[in-house]
Amino acid sequence: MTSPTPQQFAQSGSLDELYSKLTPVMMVPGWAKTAPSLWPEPRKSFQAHRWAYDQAKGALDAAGRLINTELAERRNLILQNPATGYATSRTIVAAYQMIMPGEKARSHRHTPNALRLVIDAEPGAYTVVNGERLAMMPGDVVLTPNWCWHGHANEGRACAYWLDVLDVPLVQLLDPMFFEPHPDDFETEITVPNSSPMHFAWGDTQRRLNEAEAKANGSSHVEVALGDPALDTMALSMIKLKPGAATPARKAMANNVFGVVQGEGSTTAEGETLNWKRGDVIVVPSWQQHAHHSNEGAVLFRATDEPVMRKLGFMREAAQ
Ligand code: GTQ
Ligand code: FE2
Repeated sequence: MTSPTPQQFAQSGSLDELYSKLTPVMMVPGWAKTAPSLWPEPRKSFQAHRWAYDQAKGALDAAGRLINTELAERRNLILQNPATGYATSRTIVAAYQMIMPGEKARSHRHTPNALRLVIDAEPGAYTVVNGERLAMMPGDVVLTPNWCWHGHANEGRACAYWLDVLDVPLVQLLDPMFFEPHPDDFETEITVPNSSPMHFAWGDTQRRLNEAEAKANGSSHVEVALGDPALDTMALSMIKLKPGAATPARKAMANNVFGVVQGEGSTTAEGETLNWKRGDVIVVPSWQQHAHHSNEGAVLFRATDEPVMRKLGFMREAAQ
């Protein structure tokens, strides 16, 4: 159908006639759409879910035999939300990654912000971020913000396993995706800093958690922030759960990815209970009421898109 003239539009004698003229000019009557574009409260398009580290570790060990870091840019296992395609949550994707002794995962940079929480590694595993060598020991968190060069290496004797957390789904949604391989393959011009704003050592985190615990008499948990926030799009923290005490239920307009650093326990989200232990990953999508519990005490790492929601004026917390 050719494009109707303004007069032909104006002379439409029925709604059906009007609709048929609108189709070829790519206009849709908002009042006649079958699916609404606004709704009263967030829809639950993602599911709360738990991924088991022992399964991921087994799979990564097999992948270690079957694929090398020459062929794979990264030997990673993406944690897909059961309710959707690629992502773990609307804005955040998480993945387990492993590199074997003697391997290097080549350097690159990309606009998505990324970070890793180390699960199992021995001395000799490290990430090079913009020419700085940062250790990867269990409990350490290493940042690779937007457009920072980064590559991983393992000069230790054991395979190194960690959890990657990236804002790739958000970048895909907004479109500013850029990616570049490093000209040297692996960035080797490196210095070893005493400390770096890109590195949160587990020893320091533990000390801060213990100090917070000493001050917070009797509360169900303490939470310390890593960075302020660590990245433009993601805030990070460590949560220490008091043995036997459930955290107050929380329902907020932000996505949460939790990584279990120590201990075991469970998270209930909208009435569903997810059991977890060290290394496991739990996603609690936005606007889902949730609480944590551990009989013997535990430490959870939390990555959240709260900074995005705050900056855009969308952060809300439901009254309990
Ligand atoms: O380690 O640089 O899981 O670029 C996905 C994309 C890890 C990484 C992932 C990445 C990386
Ligand atoms: Fe990367």
